[in-house]
Amino acid sequence: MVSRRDVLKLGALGLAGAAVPGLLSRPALARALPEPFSRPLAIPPLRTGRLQGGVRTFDLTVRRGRRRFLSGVDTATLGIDADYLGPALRVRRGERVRFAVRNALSTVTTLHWHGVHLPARMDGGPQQVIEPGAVWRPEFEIRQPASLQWYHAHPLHHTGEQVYQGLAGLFYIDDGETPPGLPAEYGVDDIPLVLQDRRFDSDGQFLYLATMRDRMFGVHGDVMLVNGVPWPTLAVPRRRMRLRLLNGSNARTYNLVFSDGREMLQVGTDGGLLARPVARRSIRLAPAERADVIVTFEPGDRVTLRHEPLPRRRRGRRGMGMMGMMGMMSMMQPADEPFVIMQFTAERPEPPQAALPQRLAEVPDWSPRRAARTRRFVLDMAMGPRMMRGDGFTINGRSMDMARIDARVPLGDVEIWEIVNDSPMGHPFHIHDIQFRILDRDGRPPAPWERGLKDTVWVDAGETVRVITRFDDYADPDHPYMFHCHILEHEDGGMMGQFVVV
Ligand SMILES: [Cu+2]
Repeated sequence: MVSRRDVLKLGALGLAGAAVPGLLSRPALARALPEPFSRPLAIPPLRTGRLQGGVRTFDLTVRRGRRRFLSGVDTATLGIDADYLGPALRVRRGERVRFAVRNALSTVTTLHWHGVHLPARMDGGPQQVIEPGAVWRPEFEIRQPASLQWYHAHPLHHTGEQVYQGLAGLFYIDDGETPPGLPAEYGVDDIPLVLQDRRFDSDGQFLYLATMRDRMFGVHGDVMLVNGVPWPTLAVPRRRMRLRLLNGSNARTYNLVFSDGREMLQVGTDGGLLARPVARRSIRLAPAERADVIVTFEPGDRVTLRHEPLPRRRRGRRGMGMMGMMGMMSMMQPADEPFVIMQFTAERPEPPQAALPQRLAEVPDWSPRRAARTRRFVLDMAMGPRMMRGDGFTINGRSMDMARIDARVPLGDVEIWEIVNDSPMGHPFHIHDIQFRILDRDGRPPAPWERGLKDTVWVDAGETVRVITRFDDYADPDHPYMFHCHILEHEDGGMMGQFVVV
């Protein structure tokens, strides 16, 4: 069992020794925090929209809200048809979907369909601004395998702030090809888990971007929310449970383990099912990454899902100057300590009806020999005045500029994108529109669990990762897609670029 004191160790996370103005004081926070595992996990409401002339249609309103995360105090939030987060939208491969997204905020927003293959002007990036009071009506066809995608706000320089307050939701794609034996009953044995760390000020309000350290490393919180509930508990009804993990945090990478070290069978990645299941004891999940896992529970089980610290890589950019910077960064970097996330209990779970499949799916692949070209993207961060000004994060030496197109990709070409991390910390690199395969990490082939379709890839400090994909279906010279770091404070700080498919 985990005591309340253990849970509160999380309070030290990323905050030890750091003066954060306005932060809820530890004793006050301790009083306001809910008892760990005292609240049930919330399951986001599932929406299948309505069929209108053969098109699946959803109406969504982005609005303000209030949510009682802490005892005795409401926190001001943002949500989509909800106070915090949004509904899980469910669509099928091959069908056309249409949305009416109404912005009921007093500021501009956008809604981006993360991981979804679609025309650029439907993408919901910073180019598709929804003015206050306006309605945005994107429409596209679902042309990709069953997978868990998600949607979130993506306005220029304000993505971090809006997602932090709650503008994100789940986007399930079905294709009717789920192998028998894989749990697929939403909210029963197929459970989405949106992991988010949050931080509160002395008034119980979200405390976003308070220090220079927040700008450099991204905003790290000391309260764990799963589907918007602090440290929840879930009573599982079946022995074989499918957990669809989404790291919806702004900046924190999790290394997920069960308290008793039990195995997780990973069956899917960002873009869908793996070719075959991969047994794992720990799963590293960077911001925006998804992992689809099967966990087996026995009667009487009571276990927690935890974060265990990762070994920190000390490999950086060439040269001695970097060593000094690395040392400084290590000192400033938030402490990585273990903490609990949520609890699972099983009383008398039902046994599974069918055996787990050993073959899951055909995963698309592209041969490097068919690549038309390799593009290189060097990630870096500037120190000093540029960092203070808020545009210290760069790709190929430049920070994001809406007036600049960084790459023009001919329609139908297979390309290798080589992502070089020249900075002293890791970055999750995300590409809009497509799903890719990882070719290699520093020349070495990817681990078995990284051999599925991905749209976000962790690139460690000093590491070079090559990915390969084909840019199909949608050419549009006037509307760009984005590529960027998914640490949202880095994205907002300039580590983002634009490409068009022509
Ligand atoms: Cu980054």
